[in-house]
Amino acid sequence: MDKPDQYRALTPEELGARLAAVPAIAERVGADPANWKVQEVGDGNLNLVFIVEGPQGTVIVKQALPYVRLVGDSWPLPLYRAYYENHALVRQAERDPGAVPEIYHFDEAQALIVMEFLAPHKILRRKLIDGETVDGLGAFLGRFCARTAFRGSELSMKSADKKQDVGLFSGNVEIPAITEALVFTDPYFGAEMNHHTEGLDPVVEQLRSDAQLKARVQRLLMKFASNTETMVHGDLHSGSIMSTDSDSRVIDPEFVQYGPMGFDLGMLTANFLMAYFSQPAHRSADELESYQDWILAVVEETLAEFDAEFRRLWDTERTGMLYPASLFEDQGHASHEACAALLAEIRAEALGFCGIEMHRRTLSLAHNADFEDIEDTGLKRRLEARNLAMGADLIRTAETLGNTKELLDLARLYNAKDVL
Ligand code: SR1
Ligand code: MG
Repeated sequence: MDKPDQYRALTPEELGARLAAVPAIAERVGADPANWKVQEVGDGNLNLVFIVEGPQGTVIVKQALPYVRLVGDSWPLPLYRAYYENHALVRQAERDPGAVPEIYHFDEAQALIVMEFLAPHKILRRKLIDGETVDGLGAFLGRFCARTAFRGSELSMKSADKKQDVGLFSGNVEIPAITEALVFTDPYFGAEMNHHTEGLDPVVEQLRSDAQLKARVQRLLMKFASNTETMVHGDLHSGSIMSTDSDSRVIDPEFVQYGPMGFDLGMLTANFLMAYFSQPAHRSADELESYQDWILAVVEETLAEFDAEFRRLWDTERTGMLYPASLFEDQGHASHEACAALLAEIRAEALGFCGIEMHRRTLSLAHNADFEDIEDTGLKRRLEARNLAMGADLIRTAETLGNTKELLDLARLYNAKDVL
């Protein structure tokens, strides 16, 4: 017989009986599980996600599976990721209040988190495919990345607290290993789980035969794996954001780790660029240009807001051991140049990570719906080729690409180019 708290994956049929005694659910949904409607709606690569609706309200129950859902039980994955996700959500809520769903209950043994049901929010990736706009999206995301980067680092935190946290999250080994393989390594050789669109081979071969490019990617992997600057979300793509037409939240930080400050910003930018390049397959000619312009305006706003918020926190919350006022302001030396230099470094790393994410979503195991939903294979490969070529350009030029305008001009250039 199972021990009472032994892990078992939930099913919609059993959920009511198994979770009826959890006060955090009963208070919000209603006490009698016979009146609960339970639906499993998880469409991600890893977990079970249930919407539990009752006479009083609705909650989300997210439960980790002991294997990769996308692949099956041939790829086991530790349940402990829910523990780290819970810790990440708590920290993100402190560092950027209101940016993530509220947590109501966490059960470590069942690898289960009960959280706020976001409605009428929709996964941002789907909104971008459907051509919907979101007011304030770039400002929200730029602020989120800046606040979590700054407030999770020793620019702000006490060193002892930050180092203790690095220790805590360093137990999350298998999840970063997925990123280390699927994002940074597999796209650049014929790894077993890779797949790509038919006819894309000439572009793929070019990438895989470029040793300098692979070396640049490995250097960024080294930073990702060893640079514990701040607590990163770790998987900040458009499927990890939910939005209405004017409100957004960040979800799903189970890939959390301490890593480089530019990582989340780079992943995010890549996902907007992939949405941008895929648009010719999703929009009619009369709305294509204006919607693509809107996506690039979101990238511009995200990057601008990241810089503005980071500078604001630099001036008002620089309480950690890094760049202390005792070395700068107290000596009559302004620190704004130091901040600008740091931001330039973060930006360059972000653009490198961005290029790599653009590659892996086209070449490695986990692709994205922006391109996967395109039925016309010829069109799909032409758009993916632009995406791959711009990704390579970014990896090569990340340090020298000047400002955001140059980034957006580059996107426009590739969007008009016949790479294949
Ligand atoms: C095997 S997991 C594949 C991908 O899904 C997650 O959302 C991450 O992006 C990961 O790389
Ligand atoms: Mg996820």
